[in-house]
Amino acid sequence: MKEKYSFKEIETKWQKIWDDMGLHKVKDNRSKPKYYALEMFPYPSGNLHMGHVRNYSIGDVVARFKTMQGYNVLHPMGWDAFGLPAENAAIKHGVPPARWTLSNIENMRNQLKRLGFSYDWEREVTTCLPDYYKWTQWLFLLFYKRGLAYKKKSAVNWCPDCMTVLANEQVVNGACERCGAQVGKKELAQWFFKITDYADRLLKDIELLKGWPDKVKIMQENWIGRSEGAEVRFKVAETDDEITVYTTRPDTIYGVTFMVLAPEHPLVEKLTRGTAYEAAATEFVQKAQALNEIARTSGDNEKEGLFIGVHVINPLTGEKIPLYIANYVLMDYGTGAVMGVPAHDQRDFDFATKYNLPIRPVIVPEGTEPPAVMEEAFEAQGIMINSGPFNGLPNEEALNKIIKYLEEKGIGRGTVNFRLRDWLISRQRYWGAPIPIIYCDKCGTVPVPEEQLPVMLPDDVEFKPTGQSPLAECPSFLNTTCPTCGGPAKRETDTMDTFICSSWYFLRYCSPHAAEVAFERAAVDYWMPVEQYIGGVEHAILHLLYSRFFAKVLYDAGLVGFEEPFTNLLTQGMVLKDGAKMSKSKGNVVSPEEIVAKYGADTARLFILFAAPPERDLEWSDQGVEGAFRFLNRVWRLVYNYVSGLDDTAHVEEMSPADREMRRITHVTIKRVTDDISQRFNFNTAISAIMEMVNALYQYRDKNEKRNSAVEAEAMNSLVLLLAPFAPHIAEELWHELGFTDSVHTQPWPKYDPAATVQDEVEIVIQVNGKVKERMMAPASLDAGGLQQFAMDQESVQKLIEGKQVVKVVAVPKKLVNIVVK
Ligand code: ANZ
Ligand code: ZN
Repeated sequence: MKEKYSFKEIETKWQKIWDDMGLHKVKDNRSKPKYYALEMFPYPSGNLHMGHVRNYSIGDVVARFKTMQGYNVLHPMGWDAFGLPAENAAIKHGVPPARWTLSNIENMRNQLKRLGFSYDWEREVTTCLPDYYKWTQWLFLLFYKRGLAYKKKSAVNWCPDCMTVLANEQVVNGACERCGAQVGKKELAQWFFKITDYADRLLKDIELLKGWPDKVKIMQENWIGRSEGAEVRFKVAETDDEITVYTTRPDTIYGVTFMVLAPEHPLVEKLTRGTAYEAAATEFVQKAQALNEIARTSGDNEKEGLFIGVHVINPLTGEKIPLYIANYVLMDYGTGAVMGVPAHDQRDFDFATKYNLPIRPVIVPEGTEPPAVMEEAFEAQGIMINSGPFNGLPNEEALNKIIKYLEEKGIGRGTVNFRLRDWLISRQRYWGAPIPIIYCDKCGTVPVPEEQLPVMLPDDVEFKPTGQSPLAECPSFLNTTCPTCGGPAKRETDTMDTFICSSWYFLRYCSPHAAEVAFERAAVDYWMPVEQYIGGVEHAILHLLYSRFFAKVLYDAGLVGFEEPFTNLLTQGMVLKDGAKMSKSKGNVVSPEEIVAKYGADTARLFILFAAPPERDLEWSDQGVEGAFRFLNRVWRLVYNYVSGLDDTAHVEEMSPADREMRRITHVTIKRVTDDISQRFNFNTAISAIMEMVNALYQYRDKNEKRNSAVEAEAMNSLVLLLAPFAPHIAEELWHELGFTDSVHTQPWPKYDPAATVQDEVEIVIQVNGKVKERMMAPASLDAGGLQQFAMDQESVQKLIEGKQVVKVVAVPKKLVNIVVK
């Protein structure tokens, strides 16, 4: 064995051997229980960052640990390879997106391999390759046939710089998530997925996600945003028109003093046409549309309204109230019309104050009178007043009674509303999966027949950001023949949101080379659902919600047998440097490549796993990396000294108290590491347990000239086995140095003997007049009296006090005995 730990040599050596022997190839070993360990696949931006290293190191510990525990583990990796950056690179540098993407993948795959992650590379999945996007298109057609994909004209978020449509989720505080430009609105015919059909189930089944972090479940719940309320119809005075409002507070209906429509509400134009209010209304609508949704609804936005010359009639009071339009009412929520109750809604209160509208309280705290002048809206619960037959009731009771009354009179009904919108999947971009639809003048919208899939992306396109998909300017792509009538027809030129590609990749991993199907049913039945999914919390809403949606649609189509794809979810924290997220713009990036070159993959992995529990943010520390490196060197030297027998004196058969204690530490460490990994993913405390064991082993070897050979061998072997999931290369090398010929990674995970973890002897100190004279092992179970007796019975102790008068003895169990003499 070499004296020096040369990580570079070891790591490349074992990576090659593992590769050659197919160590990480998934064996379809059905006799074992299965375990699907999945990490969110990366976008191939070109280089791994520390966030990736963290994500994948965590996943690798789980996969290796479960393998050693006897599971048949699926641990795959792939590439979320469509998307804007490739196209931007094409525009900027003239490199075709495919070439740019595939060479990035090449580079990042090598970086992942250099880190020694246990992926089965034969299962690699790349979403931008035709053998994958063929099936993405096939899934689109499945959704289409099930009535879950439809096209409609809608005002979409439009980034003027990227020249593309953005999903609501890609608009952050009114700005484009990618480039930061102010996002505007634009009317376009767009494809949508009808995720709203699944809103109820997506919400209800959150309760099945027992292994998900609460914060993620809460985010999904809020995103789906279910609320209960009522729709109420108000007649427009002197016309036949009606306006339906959605309210969560029908109990406040007697307090309505105005009504507000969204500027885009279809009635606005009709009611103002040819009136004195027309010009002002038109101008107002244009101004409101220039603002985006977030700006319009945010609390600090000034609520702007405009009276449009019309009144509506409160169906319960018969009272005439003025009709406004206002920027804070959104067309695509509820019905796009709101009944204004200034006494009980702060937003309405502000609006009423600004436009001098009456404020009429209809709920008061029990036993109080309404104030003469209200300072702010009263939004809490209370007792009904000014509300006709409902006076005196608690408002929550009145709410249900009023809904019943509205239903009886045929002027309203109780309803449930969701904040969740349908998923806009169209992108006017080249680098995505083409939507497999053909438009024929005679036959209309025709889905591409399955046998014609994939609709291939053409190579001969121009990348000018014109606002149209480059595909629209590529005649060889655009012009086709109608599959139904054979006449000339045009292809859909929008491509799909890349979130579609990532909503089913975990199914493809189960049978990645299936040529006839997106995924083989038997493979999916065996491997799914994923036991452990690991990724960034930034995907808490979209990716995870879309994947759940896909699973439910496939379940309904009879293609899979589960409804929830991910049983357990771990969201890892960020990697920070100097308290801030590592980012190019902040210039605080530490490159994984550099760290691996300087210290090796095992050190990089060990540091990142040791520096913080997986869910917490992790502060980068150069000293921490040094520390991890020193620790691995210390382990190396320990095993080196042991196998080269340098400092050995005698190996014996009998067990001394020190041997028993070493054995106890070995078994306690196995227990701690096992529990920390399997119960809590507390890799940091698992690693510190291993560190403590290494210290104990050094001491044991230092202090004991005679050591029980079985105890020492068990300690050494266990140490290397426990280290294997964290630092796989050094563990493999040391395992072989310890004399084994099989891979450490195929060994069974060490088991602890509960009886051995009990501390039966402890080291105690013997003092005479407060001075330490001797250390000895004593039974751990002794109380103070028993320990005093035990100490005084020892020959060596008797020698210490020979010829002296014992004044007093103080014994502290498990610690010390102090003998006071004269
Ligand atoms: C009258 C009322 C009185 C309301 C009151 C609230 C308090 P959630 O809970 O989020 O579903 N609203 C309805 N449609 C709207 C739209 N398109 N744009 C903006 N606001 C809208 O919110 C439902 C409440 O938000 C509804 O209940 C309505 O105001 C408003 F004391 O109706 B409420
Ligand atoms: Zn046709």
